[in-house]
Amino acid sequence: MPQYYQPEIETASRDEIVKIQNEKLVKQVRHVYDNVAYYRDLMDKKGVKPEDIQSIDDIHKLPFLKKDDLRECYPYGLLATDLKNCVRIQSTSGTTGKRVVAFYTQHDIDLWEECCARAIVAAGGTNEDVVQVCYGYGLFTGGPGLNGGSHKVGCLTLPMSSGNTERQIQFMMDLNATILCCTPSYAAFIAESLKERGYNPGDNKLKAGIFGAEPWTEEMRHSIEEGLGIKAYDIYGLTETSGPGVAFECSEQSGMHINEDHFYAEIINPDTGEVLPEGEKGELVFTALDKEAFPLLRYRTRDICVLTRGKCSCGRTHVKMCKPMGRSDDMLIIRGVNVFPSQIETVLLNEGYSPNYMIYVDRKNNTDTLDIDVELSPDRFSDNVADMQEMEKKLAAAMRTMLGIGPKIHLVPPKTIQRSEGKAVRVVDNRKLH
Ligand code: DLL
Repeated sequence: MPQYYQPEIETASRDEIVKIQNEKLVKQVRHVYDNVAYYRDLMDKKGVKPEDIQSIDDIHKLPFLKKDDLRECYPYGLLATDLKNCVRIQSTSGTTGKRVVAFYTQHDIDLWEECCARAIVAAGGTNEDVVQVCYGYGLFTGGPGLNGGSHKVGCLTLPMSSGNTERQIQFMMDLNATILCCTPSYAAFIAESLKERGYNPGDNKLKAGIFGAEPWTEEMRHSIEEGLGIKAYDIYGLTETSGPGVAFECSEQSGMHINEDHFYAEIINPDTGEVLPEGEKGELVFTALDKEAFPLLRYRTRDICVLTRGKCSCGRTHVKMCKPMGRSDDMLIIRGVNVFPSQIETVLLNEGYSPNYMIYVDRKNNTDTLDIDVELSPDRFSDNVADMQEMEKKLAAAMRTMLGIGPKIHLVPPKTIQRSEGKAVRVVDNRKLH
């Protein structure tokens, strides 16, 4: 029997969902127009007034917001309520440019945590579960979001934060954790660390993992599921829209249900801004329908994705998004060919290698170069140079078939590639330095 956190909304009919979206959007546009001068100007420039938005079908009339707008408005320019109504901020790691600072009222926190609670229940969570949260706590949304969701479900919550793997394992074993929440790269590291300490997958009490915050492949899912003896569920979100829980996977594990009563999703052509029909691949755009403090309308995520509305065996009716195929700005263009790091991960895992790798792109003599360091597991490592070269050649050929260009593969000894405790950084593009 599937379980839901909020069955009446998670399994609502299409008509009911559209009705909710219509009502919320009309109210939200008025709220933003009245309170956010920056967005009011954008609407005025486009010649759109709040009265022009009568239903969700009118959403295409609204201007987009982009990351650049967020930078320009840093920190308070998109705040839609008095600061005295806000109770929290969260922020991005800020690797590129200025950080995004998102504001929350108590209502915003409640709806965000409810979204995370839906994700936990969809992964089989109940108040009998012990949820180990090893996403980072603090400014990053991962820890606080899943922590709040876990409380709402009534689970015993272990607020571990990321890192200190020895302690993670000790708590996991001693307190019988049943649900693990962290990035997929950290889950893979935990699985590896358990194995090294002589544990078998059946030795832990984990039944499920809720993994997200970075792209991960189906192959990575299988490897984590096997390594930990669990079912691994995907969860998606971004600081700009609240954090994790915008979308989450159910037992079908075939795409993530978007919490459509709070977030309206569109797919657009990233070059023209044209809205694409269901099933087509493009950039994911979100409108926060009922957030109070930081309600972004038509925010361009840069995540490349497909939406589908087929019937789901779990009974949820909300639209599904596929695993994001990487951000449009994660895509590498190497010798004119589009390469996503996720394609490289797929080949590696299919060929039986570990998910520990680094991608280096450079430009030498006006030609792009692609080098991939791939870590060998102890059982595959050998000091026979000819064997190693043969393996490198074979892997390079498999990469060429997938990518359309041939990389140079460097097999490196076990434990030489740094493990990630949060979002993994696997690409170094040195072309930017020249
Ligand atoms: O990563 C929020 C989050 C925390 C999601 C914990 C899931 C779990 P940001 O740091 O703002 O927020 O990064 C958002 O991360 O636009 C995607 O590019 C990427 N991302 C998030 N979840 C997934 C996922 C958090 N499941 C950016 N698969 C997003 C692929 C993901 N990419």
